[in-house]
Amino acid sequence: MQEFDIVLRNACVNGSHTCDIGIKNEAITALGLGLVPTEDTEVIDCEGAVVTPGGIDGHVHLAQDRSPRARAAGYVSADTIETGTRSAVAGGTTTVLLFAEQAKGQSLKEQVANYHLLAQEQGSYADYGFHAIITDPTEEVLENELPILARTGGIMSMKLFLTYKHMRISDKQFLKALKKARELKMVALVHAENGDLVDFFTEHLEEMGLTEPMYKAIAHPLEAEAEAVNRAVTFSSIMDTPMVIVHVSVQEPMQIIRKAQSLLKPVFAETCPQYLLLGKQMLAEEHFCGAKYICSPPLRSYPKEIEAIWRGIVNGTFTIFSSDHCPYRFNDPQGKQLGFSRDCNGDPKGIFTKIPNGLPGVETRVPLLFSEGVLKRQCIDVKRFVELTSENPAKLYGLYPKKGAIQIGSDADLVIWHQQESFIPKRLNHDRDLHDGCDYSPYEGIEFLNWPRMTLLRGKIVFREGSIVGKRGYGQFIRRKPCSLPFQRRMGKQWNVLQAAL
Ligand code: DUC
Ligand code: ZN
Ligand code: ZN
Repeated sequence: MQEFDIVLRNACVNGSHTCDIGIKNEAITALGLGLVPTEDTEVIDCEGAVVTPGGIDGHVHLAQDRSPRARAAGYVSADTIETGTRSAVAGGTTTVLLFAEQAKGQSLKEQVANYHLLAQEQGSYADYGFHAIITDPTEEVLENELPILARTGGIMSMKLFLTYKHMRISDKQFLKALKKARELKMVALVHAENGDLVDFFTEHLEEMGLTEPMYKAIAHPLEAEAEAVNRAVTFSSIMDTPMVIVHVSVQEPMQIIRKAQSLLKPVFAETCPQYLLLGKQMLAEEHFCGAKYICSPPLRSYPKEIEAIWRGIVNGTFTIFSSDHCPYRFNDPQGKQLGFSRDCNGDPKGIFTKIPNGLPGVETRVPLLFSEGVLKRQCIDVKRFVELTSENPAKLYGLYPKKGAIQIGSDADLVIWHQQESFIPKRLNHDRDLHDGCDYSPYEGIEFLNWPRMTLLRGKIVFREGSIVGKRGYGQFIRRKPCSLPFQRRMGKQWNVLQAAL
């Protein structure tokens, strides 16, 4: 007879069929009706509620304040790896992909080693991996460090920036990095905004004294995003390298991506909760509260652009839905208040270029899409919800089927939702409901029609009925494999410069 540590009874798996889920030694070992528990088995009645695979958030910044640039600017991330992953599991996310950032002049390998140490010191509640942020793609980094990180370190993705003075790479460096990514079977994540275009508008606005948070949206026009996406997609095609355009905020770049996808180019797209729910008018909130919504790309027109992004969620343009959790406290001189100043008359003045960039959202990501997309708009079903929040990130980032699936042999990373009929809708209150280190949520007051009742990570209950019950340090680093999402290689396995040119 099969023995189980846990049996989940009456689980509506991915919203499609009801069965029991048997768990033993961190993995799912049985799916079926009437699984028989032994004396030591914990039986949890899911009451017919939906059960989905643990969320995988492919875009999370924790402790992202260690670079020389961050230290010089004086900002401090609101979340450590401990607090950010605690928050993740409370919102149904069991794996996060964090960023190990190389500053110009630094060794990438050393920075990755530093982030490994940090994760050990701070202790993670969720499983985790790293994307390598490459700002200085020297020969040493590309030829010596990166192959070791990919082949033995299990770091199968790199993030490249086309904007920000301290981070952006030239087009030639971009091509070199993509060529190396292809060789190492890595995925390239790209922050696609045209840096010169953004700098040009920013400088003009500054000259005119237009520096309040709302001018951020003007400094980062959608054309800056569209131009850079077009370039990135073109380069991905020439180099035949799988690429994900992260944090797509607006219709034009989405259409460029969709066209490329229809031609079977290896291009994937990510969007984030803020582009589905928040509009740029929020940047004009009084008392400097607009600073809470400063992120890049910026919030866009509401409802026009929001509706376009929802269409991309429904029609398959977006492969993954990530939080881009990048939290800075609002009432904190090392947080959003860095952009608060006073003019010569002593009147308050916001300076958007000094406001740290980013919003919190790792805990609200999964429940927001479930509540807004599956339950309120009813524009996606649970299957598509699972694709966006778990299955596709697992496939894209080389975690599938260990993660992102409810299958025999997969890690028992699971979210048990509340039975829909008995859930009392709740309006989000940051201080009451969330577990992060930030002091606000951009989704304050939004009504949630469901929320994870329990989260399991590798067979352990880590969040139960509103309380964290997991242990700091239980989360493990996960070595990843190449992307397993389908895409068509333009030139087969033997890509070379000559072939690419022909
Ligand atoms: N890009 C991100 O991906 N996150 C925060 C800020 C940024 O520019
Ligand atoms: Zn970015
Ligand atoms: Zn980000």
